[in-house]
Amino acid sequence: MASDAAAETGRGTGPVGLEERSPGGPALPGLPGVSRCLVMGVVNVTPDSFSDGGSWFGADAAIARGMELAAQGADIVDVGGESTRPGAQRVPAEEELRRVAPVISGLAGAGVPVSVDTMRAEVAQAALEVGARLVNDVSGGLADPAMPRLVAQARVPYVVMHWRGHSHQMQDRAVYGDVVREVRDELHRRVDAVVAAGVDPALIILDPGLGFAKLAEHNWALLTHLAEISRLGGWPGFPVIVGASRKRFLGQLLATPDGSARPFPGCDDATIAVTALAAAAGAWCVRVHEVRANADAVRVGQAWREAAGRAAETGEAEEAGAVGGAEEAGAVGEAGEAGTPGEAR
Ligand code: PMM
Repeated sequence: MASDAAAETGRGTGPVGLEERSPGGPALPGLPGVSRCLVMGVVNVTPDSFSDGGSWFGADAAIARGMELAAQGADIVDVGGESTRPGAQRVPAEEELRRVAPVISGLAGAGVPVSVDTMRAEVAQAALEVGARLVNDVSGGLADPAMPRLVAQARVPYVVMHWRGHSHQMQDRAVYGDVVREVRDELHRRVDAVVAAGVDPALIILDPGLGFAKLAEHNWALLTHLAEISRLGGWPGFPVIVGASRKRFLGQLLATPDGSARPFPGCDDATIAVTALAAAAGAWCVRVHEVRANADAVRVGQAWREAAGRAAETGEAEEAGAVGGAEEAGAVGEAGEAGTPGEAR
């Protein structure tokens, strides 16, 4: 299992140590290495994505938006050409590629670290050829069986997200007894499968898939158990990426008294709050549509995390930790049993 990437990152082999866990661990190849949660800015080159569909539907507008996000502090810019909003229909691969390739090429050419948000191996391959450095596969290799092999050969970081089916059917599958345990078990099976296909475990990033076959209660349970998501039995702690930005469960939280969910533009402040909490819990990265304030929030989360760590070292954990105890809140990458679980995204 030893590999160049494992040697480079220090993860994926050997005993688990705190230094192996993100943030603060060695950088993944091709990506910025900073000792805090990274910020991934989203550019959806689609006419129909949930919150920004149509806004950047054109290469020039999308490149300009990606450059703007990078200038605002995005560590990575995630470019996608297919909407995954609940109920969305798939677009043909040629159309997806037509949308993303010039944008990735333009951003990568300007030195911006770019990820490609795609479930298709052929799109991922073309994206890597024009400069993408990470493959963000919301299906975790389930939608296209060729994807894990492609990623294995390309030797790039790979986001394996929890997924139970395409957009038109996924919300029917938001049925769980213990969401944290089931998501964790299903991610475990995906990790085993993609590693069997040749993917280096040192390059895997896990994602609980907020809003994908999840109701609001599922999303909150997963957010408060990121540590369990990060640690799959038999593997060192994986980095975890969190994609809560503007999702429907935040609008539902902020609903009016008559129960109407708040529209997504009014959910950016709630996104920022989740970002700070996720960063404090040790998330590797947050995927967000508005970067500037989230870039501040990850720094707040990091300062919080470091102060809590110092306090723990000096035996003051209870005072510095979260109300109810830092251990209960958990930290991504720290050992812990799968916790108990607490509508459309
Ligand atoms: N969510 C969306 C799209 N891509 N990728 C990852 N890794 N995690 C996510 O939660 C995620 C994703 C859907 O959100 P959008 O269409 O509003 O950008």
